[in-house]
Amino acid sequence: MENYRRKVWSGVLLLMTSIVVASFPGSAKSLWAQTPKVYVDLGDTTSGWNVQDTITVFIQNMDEPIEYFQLLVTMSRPDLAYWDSIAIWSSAGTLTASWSVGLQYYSPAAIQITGYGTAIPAYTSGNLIKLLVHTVCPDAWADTLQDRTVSFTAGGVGSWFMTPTFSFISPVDWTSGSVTVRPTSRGDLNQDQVTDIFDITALQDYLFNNGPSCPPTLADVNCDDVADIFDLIYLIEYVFNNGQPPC
Ligand SMILES: [Ca+2]
Ligand SMILES: [Ca+2]
Repeated sequence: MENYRRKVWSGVLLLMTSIVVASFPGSAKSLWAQTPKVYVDLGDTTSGWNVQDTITVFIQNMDEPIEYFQLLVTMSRPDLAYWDSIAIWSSAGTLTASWSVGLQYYSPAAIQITGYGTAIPAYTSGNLIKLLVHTVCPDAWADTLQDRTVSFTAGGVGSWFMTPTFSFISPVDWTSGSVTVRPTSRGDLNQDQVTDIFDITALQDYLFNNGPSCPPTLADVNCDDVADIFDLIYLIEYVFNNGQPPC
């Protein structure tokens, strides 16, 4: 009987201890707050002028659900590219409509993104942020290839877990990627690395139809320091009549 009472009391004690421990989950979850991993991935690593590139930011969440996050994405060469738009997508590549996203800070060189509304589940590497950027014609188009690289870095601001308590995780790991603006030559106005009838059309648009305002170095195919109708004639001669190549 005495042994039975002891067993009962020790069972009750064990149960109470379990209840107390369960009441303070934080104390039992020392692995909380593992930093979400953030990766920058680029949809296209080469780009011509005015070509859209997708900067994809992956969030790899290693632990508790993230219900709120802020990210900072910086751009090294705002003179070569500009932000276009932003969207949050699921890992399947379809828009996650229940997500909300905001731009808290916006400049030619940096963008701060806030996401909230739906948790990123634990142990997932899905949910993407897609930033669209356009590359632009640099003023000094004769730059070296290395000078035409636009690098992007993502991370840094942090994430919040809101269940069971509000916790701030910082910093998010930084990661980076880059876009290289494709080198080009005079006459190849659309920068597809071929000089053909489409460049003649582009030159016509540039000269007469308020076409894209590319620096005249691409359009000045006869190298007289001005882009005009004589360049159009020169280019037509080159493409169709075995004329001299662009200078
Ligand atoms: Ca071309
Ligand atoms: Ca010219």
